[in-house]
Amino acid sequence: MRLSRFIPSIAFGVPMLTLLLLGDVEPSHAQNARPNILLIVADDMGYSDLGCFGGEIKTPNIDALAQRGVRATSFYVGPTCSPTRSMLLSGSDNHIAGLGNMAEFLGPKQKGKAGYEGYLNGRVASLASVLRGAGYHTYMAGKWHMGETPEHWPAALGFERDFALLQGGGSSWADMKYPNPAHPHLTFTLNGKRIDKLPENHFSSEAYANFIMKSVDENTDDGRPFFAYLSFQAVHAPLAVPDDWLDRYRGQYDRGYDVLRASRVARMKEMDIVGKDVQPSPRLPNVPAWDLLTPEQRKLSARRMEIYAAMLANMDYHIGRVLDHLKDAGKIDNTLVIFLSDNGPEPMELGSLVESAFSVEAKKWFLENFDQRPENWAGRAPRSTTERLGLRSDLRPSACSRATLPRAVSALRSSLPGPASSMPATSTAPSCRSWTLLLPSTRLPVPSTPRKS
Ligand SMILES: [Ca+2]
Repeated sequence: MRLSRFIPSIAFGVPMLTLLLLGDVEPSHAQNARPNILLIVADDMGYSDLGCFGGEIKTPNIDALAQRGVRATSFYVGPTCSPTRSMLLSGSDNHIAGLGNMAEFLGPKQKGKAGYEGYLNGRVASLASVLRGAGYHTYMAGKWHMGETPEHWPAALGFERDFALLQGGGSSWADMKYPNPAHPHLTFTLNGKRIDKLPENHFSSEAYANFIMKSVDENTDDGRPFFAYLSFQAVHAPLAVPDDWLDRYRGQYDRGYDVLRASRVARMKEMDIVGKDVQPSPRLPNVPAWDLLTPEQRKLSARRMEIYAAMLANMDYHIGRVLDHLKDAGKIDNTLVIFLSDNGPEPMELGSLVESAFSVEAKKWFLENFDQRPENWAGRAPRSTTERLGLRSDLRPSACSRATLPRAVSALRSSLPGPASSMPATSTAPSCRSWTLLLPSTRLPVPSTPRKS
């Protein structure tokens, strides 16, 4: 049974994939060369938005990566933002890492419970800590969303340099506005210190790309590799692009979302992104047919799609700037580039998601076919596509494995107090399931099971 049969029904809740390997992907050489790692995360991007996944939006730089690397069509992420990011940086389940749910959405039965702290809780060493311990330079720019107090900032979790937006979204401009009446201003940090003002010409995608390039430039001569986490605000709401991008998609969506959807599905079939037998799921009950919208509603909806497309194309442009920069610096051939979205497109305007997004059949199939061994994607031949299932937490062990994991583990062992028996002993540890560096003093409590009388 092919996963693609289920894709239309899970497109909102369980997107997105794209895992792209660039440059030297020969594992033996990579281990010797200690590859740089560039992890690029988009925010709230749809499965078929990219050109290399059937989209009409112009994403030539990401598409070029796909041409040279591997597209993962069955790579799963969490349903929302910070849970995915916690898995990405911890290599473990988001409940172990502390993001069982987004801090913003914690329910009464979750608040105060282990695993629902709403920030990276320290039970698991971050990927940045592991790599920094192994001698990597560690940089991050962009959205953090895994803790807003200093002990949870990027600087406290292994990032040597950071330019971070601590919240889950907000303005892309210098005004630092956050659409939350109780918290009207965004919080940024720069290299571990809070900053209260951004440059007047600040635009998020450009600024984050610039910061990564500048960080790389400042450490070009010491021979140490880098891990860079480029975490865009794009294409999360509120949609925003510089003025000269406003009209690049003018008129492209006038025929509406029903036609757009059908054309994307057709292209995905042509590209073998989904099976030829895939049928789009029914339109969500609270989404009216395009033909039933008033002219004003159509105009507004089309304009939103135009700006969304421009914002994604703009992000791709800035990714291209970073890749060109690495190429000019002679680093691109030894850089592992990974691109993914943290979750699927913003669903808020569509109301609640369909409760039955996962059918019993789909869940059973997933469990029976789940296989996240990193060798299923890392080191695969370029220009290929893999339908192997992947999970966001696979990326960390795979990245560590390629970045000389033994050194990282050794460094961590020596830096931590107490017995380190929970640490994986060799680089073979992540060969099957994601591995977890449970810190000795912070093991998860084992819940007691009430006895039946
Ligand atoms: Ca998100």
